[in-house]
Amino acid sequence: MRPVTDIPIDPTRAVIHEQGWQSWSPSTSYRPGSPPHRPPNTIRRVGAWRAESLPPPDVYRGEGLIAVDPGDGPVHVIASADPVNSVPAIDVSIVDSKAVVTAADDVVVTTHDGSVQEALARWADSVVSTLGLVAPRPAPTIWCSWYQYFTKVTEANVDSNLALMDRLPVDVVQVDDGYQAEIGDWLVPSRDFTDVPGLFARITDSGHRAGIWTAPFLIGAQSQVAAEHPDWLVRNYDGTPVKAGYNWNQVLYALDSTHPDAAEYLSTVYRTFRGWGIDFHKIDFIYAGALFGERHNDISPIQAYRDALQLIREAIGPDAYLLGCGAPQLPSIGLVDAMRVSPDIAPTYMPVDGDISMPGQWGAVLNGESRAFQHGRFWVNDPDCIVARPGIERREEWAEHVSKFGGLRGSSDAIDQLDEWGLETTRRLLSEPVPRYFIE
Ligand code: 9PG
Repeated sequence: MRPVTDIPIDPTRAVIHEQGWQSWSPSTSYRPGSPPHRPPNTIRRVGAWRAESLPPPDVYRGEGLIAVDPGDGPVHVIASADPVNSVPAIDVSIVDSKAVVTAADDVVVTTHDGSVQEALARWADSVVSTLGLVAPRPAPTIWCSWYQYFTKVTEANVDSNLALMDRLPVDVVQVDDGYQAEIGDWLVPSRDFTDVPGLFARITDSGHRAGIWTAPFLIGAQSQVAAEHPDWLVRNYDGTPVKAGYNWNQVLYALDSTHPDAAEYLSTVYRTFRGWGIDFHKIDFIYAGALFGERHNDISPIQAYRDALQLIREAIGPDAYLLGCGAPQLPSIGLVDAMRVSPDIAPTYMPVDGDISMPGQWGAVLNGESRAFQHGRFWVNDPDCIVARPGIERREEWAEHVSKFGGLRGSSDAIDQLDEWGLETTRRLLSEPVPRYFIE
């Protein structure tokens, strides 16, 4: 780490704002002395923080971006000099009423009056103008299968909701995880789906747009692709496959999108979906496309990631709507229409084991507030779905959050489980106008 600057602070009033690496990484502000959220183990670090990043416990770390509000002067934003292509770790240690900033690569320091969010918005404005980004397209409203049915979803579940879809102002019916046989085998149906293209035809025939979930850069150890194409995996220097996490009761590997055959496979998958009438894509766990390791082409992990997102865009077509999830934030700028900015929601407000990156509205609210400045600049912010059925803990609070910080509006309840409050609230949140910016 190289020294960057020392900022005098008032320790009783100062605030340090960490930007996390990907959608699910904790991103929030801390008072000096309060411990930052850190992964409980390696699997969580790879899955929700940054695989190659293990800061000392007493240091605040932003991935490519950190802000210090000294409490008695302008907010300092310390950011990568080239945030799209290079995301250096930036550390802040508190030493004797000073914030000592160090970074792994070139960073730029700017100072701003106003709140931390306003300072971050001014920094984001400068990124937008440097890159010449155009304003993001407004998001369609969606219905998503995940937070009701999870991996147990069946074709019949989607059909029964489709039959009631006129109760909600929904544009896109999005089938989430569960339709596919395995992670990586996107064109092979699971046992609970008999006719996946037929289902998407029924969705479009009903007058809705069709949406699908994939995790394009994950390959499950139990998948057919892993068995047939071991040469498509990103490798460690000792030749073992890089582990991209653990989920669905199996080890997960990372697809080497620079391998020509793997790239062709990815294109085939998305061109096939396009042929099925699908024009909304939630691409998930895409941090796996930017993991360190040996690839067919010797390019940086972030370059591999950006090239792969462009390849997906070419296959889905220019008009399809692209939502990133589990996605490195800064390297996705300019490549997605919408971005999940937070960990998953759940029926319970607090996450299991107190791990803030695990499903629960606590982490989703903190991240959604902290990343409000991104909305309307880099993309449309996705706060995660509205869940409003009885049994969702503190559902009124979650609805308030979505109303305030939701750019993309999606519903994820079985429609027949919504009571009067749930139906009325879901309708309101799906139809109310979304402001261009949350932070002016
Ligand atoms: C489908 C789900 C839904 C959800 C996504 C994502 O860290 N984790 O282990 C972890 C697992 C699943 C997860 C998020 C994090 O959920 O956010 O909306 O699409 O995948 O499996």
